[in-house]
Amino acid sequence: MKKILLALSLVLLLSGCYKDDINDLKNDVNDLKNRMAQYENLLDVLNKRLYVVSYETKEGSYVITMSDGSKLTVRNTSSFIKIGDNGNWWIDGVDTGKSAKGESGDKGEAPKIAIGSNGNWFIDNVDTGVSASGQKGKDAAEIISVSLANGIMTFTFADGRTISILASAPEITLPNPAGGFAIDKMQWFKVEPQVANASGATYKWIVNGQETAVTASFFYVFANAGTYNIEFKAKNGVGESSKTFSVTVAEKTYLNRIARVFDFFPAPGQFVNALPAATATDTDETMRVKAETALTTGSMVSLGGFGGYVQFGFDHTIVNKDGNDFVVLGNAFTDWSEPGIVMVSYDANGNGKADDEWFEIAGSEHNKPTTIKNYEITYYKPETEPTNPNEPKYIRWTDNQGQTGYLSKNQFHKQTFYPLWKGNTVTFKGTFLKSNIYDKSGTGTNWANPAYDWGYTDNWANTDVRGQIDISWAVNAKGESVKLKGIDFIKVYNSNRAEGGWLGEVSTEVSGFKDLNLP
Ligand SMILES: [Ca+2]
Ligand SMILES: [Ca+2]
Ligand SMILES: [Ca+2]
Ligand SMILES: [Ca+2]
Repeated sequence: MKKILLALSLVLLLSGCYKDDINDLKNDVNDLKNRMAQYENLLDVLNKRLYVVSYETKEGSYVITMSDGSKLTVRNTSSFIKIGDNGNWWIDGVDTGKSAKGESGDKGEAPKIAIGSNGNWFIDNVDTGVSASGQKGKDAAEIISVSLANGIMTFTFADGRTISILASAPEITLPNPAGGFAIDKMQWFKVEPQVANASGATYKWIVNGQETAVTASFFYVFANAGTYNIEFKAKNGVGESSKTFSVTVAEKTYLNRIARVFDFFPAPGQFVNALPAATATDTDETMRVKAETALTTGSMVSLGGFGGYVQFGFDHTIVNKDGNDFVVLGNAFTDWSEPGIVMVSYDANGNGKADDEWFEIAGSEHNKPTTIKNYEITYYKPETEPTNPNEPKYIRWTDNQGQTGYLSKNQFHKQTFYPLWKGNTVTFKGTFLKSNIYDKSGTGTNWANPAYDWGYTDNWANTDVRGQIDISWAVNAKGESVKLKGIDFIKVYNSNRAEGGWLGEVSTEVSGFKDLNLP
């Protein structure tokens, strides 16, 4: 039994030694593979005409990011050689005291790096006096140094071979109009620089010393006339470049009111077909013109029940300055609010049309639990007009909350409440706000709809500061805050589906607009 145990332990011991050898061999092969892979990766980078956009030291390696986002890892046992801020050659973070500008100045090419016979680093045949002992005697396929100079990263192998890859800061080309840039105030100013070596670059736009954007192109609106100095910086992991230019912004006089109506689409309501007047021969376009005439001459339009809307624009961009920026006028008074939600947009595609992304002004009710986002309601055209002047089951509606109901007829308004120029159904979408409406008298004679705190129109009286809107309250469709520089288009829609007895349905009115930037 003892013999068997002895034999067994010998076998285990032997196999242990054998395992170590195999592991060593495996490590050697892996090491060789890694080095070959490194070499092949570098050749691949050259073949693909990639360039270096950044580098970092990470877990004992240099991690070099290429313009296609791929990463190359060089084991940190190689030395890193670059030109320091003082213009000297630095090796592994130590100043050699040797200027990188040779006698003939900056050569604009990769430096020649070698280990001299005295064991020191030689750069462009100049002895740096720094010992390269750490890199001596390495296998031919090993990288002994990585250098970065003159926009070129060079990998030097122990056998003297080199591979050089472009490693440049982004290069900026800006359009340069004769006499500089000129624009009127409150109009979009756009500059699109060409940037070479742009992969992975970050940008900064600085207007009169103040950072205002981090985008590749510049889309800006100046609130005031004057001369502005603008600096554009583009940066990647190997360097930064910048260009400056000036813009002359001219004074201009604008209309402080609505200049255009793009669309008018009221939901059924007691003022529909009356404010403005409509007949069955009207069309979307004739109604747009009627709404435009009303809103450019100090008259009023009514948006009808929930969802009814109007879209309008101006002869200038409404600038998002500090604090409140504009008021959409209505006819609200104490205890009678008919709050409309304000949507804003800017002419991102520059075609003058309101066909760009819309943002909602998130007012005081936006995040309340009673608020329904993405609410949708469909109204059905009545087959006949009712004989009862106060018919409660007048215009049927259904919504996407599984509810159905009716808009009542109202004896004070004889005309049909369904928009005459529309088809058999009309559908509206938006954010539904729970109405504050209540019967103040308890007998149905005196109804009140108190205002929401802030952020709506036809909510507070036109002169009340609580009716003013700050463009900075805008959110995108995901509910995320967006900081718009200015807006060109506004859409207002009725946010309530509510009725106040003999007063009829709650319907937002729009009667004008004031830009708080203008006198
Ligand atoms: Ca503002
Ligand atoms: Ca009103
Ligand atoms: Ca547009
Ligand atoms: Ca109304």
